[in-house]
Amino acid sequence: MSYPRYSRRRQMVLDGIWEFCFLPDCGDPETLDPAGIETPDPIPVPSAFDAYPAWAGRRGTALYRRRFPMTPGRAGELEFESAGMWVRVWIDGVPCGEHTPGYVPFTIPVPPADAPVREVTVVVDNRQDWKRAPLYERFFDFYCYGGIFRSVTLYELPELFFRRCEVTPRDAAAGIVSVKLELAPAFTGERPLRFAFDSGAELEQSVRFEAGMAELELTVPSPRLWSPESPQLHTLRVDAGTDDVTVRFGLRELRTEAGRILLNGRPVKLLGVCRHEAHPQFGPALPDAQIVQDLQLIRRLGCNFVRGVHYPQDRRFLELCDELGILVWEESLGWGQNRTHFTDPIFVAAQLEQTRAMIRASYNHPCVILRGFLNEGESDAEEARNCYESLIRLIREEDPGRLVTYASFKRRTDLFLDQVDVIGYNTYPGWYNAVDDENPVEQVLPKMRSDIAFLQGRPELRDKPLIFSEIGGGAIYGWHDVLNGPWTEEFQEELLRTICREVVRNRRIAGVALWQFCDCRTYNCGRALGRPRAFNNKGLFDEYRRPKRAAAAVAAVFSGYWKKRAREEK
Ligand code: ADA
Repeated sequence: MSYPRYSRRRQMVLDGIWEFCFLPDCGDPETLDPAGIETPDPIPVPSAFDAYPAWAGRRGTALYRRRFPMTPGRAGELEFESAGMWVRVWIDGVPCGEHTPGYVPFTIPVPPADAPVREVTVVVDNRQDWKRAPLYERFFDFYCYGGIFRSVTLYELPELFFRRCEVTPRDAAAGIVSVKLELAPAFTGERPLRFAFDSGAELEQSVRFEAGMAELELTVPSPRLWSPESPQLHTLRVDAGTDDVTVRFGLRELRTEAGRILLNGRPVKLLGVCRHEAHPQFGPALPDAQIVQDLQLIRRLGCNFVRGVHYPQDRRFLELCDELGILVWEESLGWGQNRTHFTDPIFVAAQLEQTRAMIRASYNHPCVILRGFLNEGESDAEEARNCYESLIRLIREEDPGRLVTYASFKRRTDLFLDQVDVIGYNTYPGWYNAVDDENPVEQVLPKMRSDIAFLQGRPELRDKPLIFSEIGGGAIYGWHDVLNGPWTEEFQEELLRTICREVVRNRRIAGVALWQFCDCRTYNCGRALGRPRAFNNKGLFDEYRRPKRAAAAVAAVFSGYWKKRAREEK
């Protein structure tokens, strides 16, 4: 069941088969008028159109169309959970809105009309274009698909309706929370509201709104803490008479101290993997069955942690992590951006917009403990300062209950690590830049230890928890060789066993996100020459989730760690 939930509004999930056509040579999609263009092909929503054999690898403009019933005279909105890379939406032939950031929800107003059946047309362009969709780049090491790749819902809206309900634990153990509410249209004045936690009794309280916003403090009856061992969830329903909203949240407290991450006051070591929302058949539009399967495999690895790379995560994945007690690092879309980006105000504005939208979308998920951004950006460039500092400020203002981080690969020269709560460091000892004439696996421990010594040796970083936010090496599924060299399953197994043993033994390491959960499709161009099969092959599983030898090795080390901890705690 998905949250937030609205029980008073009329609503309709518009997932299913839509009409479609691909227009490879349509030129600038911003000048396209879809009127009269036929849409003869069926396509499911959600899905990525360029994951289908008919349009695989194609870049250009696509057109989606469907009709939907709506009460005559009522206004409403369409909520797209995500579509990319550049999107414009028409209702009954009239342009009603545009969207670029991708991977985050957006809404399109549906004006009232007399007709009981309405038509939506969506133009989606999947070309990387610096001007049109500034967050996407051709050089990303994962395949960027296009389409309406998450769900679409139609809401008929009452005159006064909820836009937001955010619950922030203030004193988790005592169940004291602050509740931020947004009502639309922006409304100033008193309003009686009814509140109910879980299945408990309703409590009526008059709340003062200023320009649609209100904040108040409430106490959850019989509060239960949320933790990976006991992922207890609460719900809050707020009823304004015209509209209501139910959100699900968790009571937990997060902070850092002396190089450790504390959850509800207890140190927690993060043992996890980086995971792309990716499958060769579905691209980023994973069916429920695949998400559940991924989480089953992740739990069997002994992981308590996932770094969701490199974009805001699917709501269904976060809801399952809430329920299963898996801790999540969520980050906005970014990969290797450089000075050209950081000096472009359009790029910086798009980063901020997407990060804000990500926070709004996943605010109530207790599983999200870390907020990240700009994976491996050029964080040693003075030109990047404004973008990094603005993002850090934005996250601290909008989401004060979470830890701020970013994945850096600038060990010696990074300029902004002193401003985050947790150091995320990406490194590939024993893989990239391994010294030629030595056994690469033997280089792993000295390199990890020197990274730690160096980073924590900086006085301003000494007390910050350090996570290896990426570390690993490649193996081609099923590839074995008498030399057990790079690309064999045996080489990767040895490499990851060595890394994981160090992670669990070394108290100065607060966590790891192994690169990566499963192989994923990447460049389809010359850059793929460093990526056999045009996949990033560093998965513990291949792209169909078949385990490589490394998976069992990681599971053995991680589960050994949990058993040892359980013995020590007895
Ligand atoms: C980087 C990057 C990943 C992936 C990885 C690799 O650290 O953040 O997305 O490209 O390298 O496989 O080299």
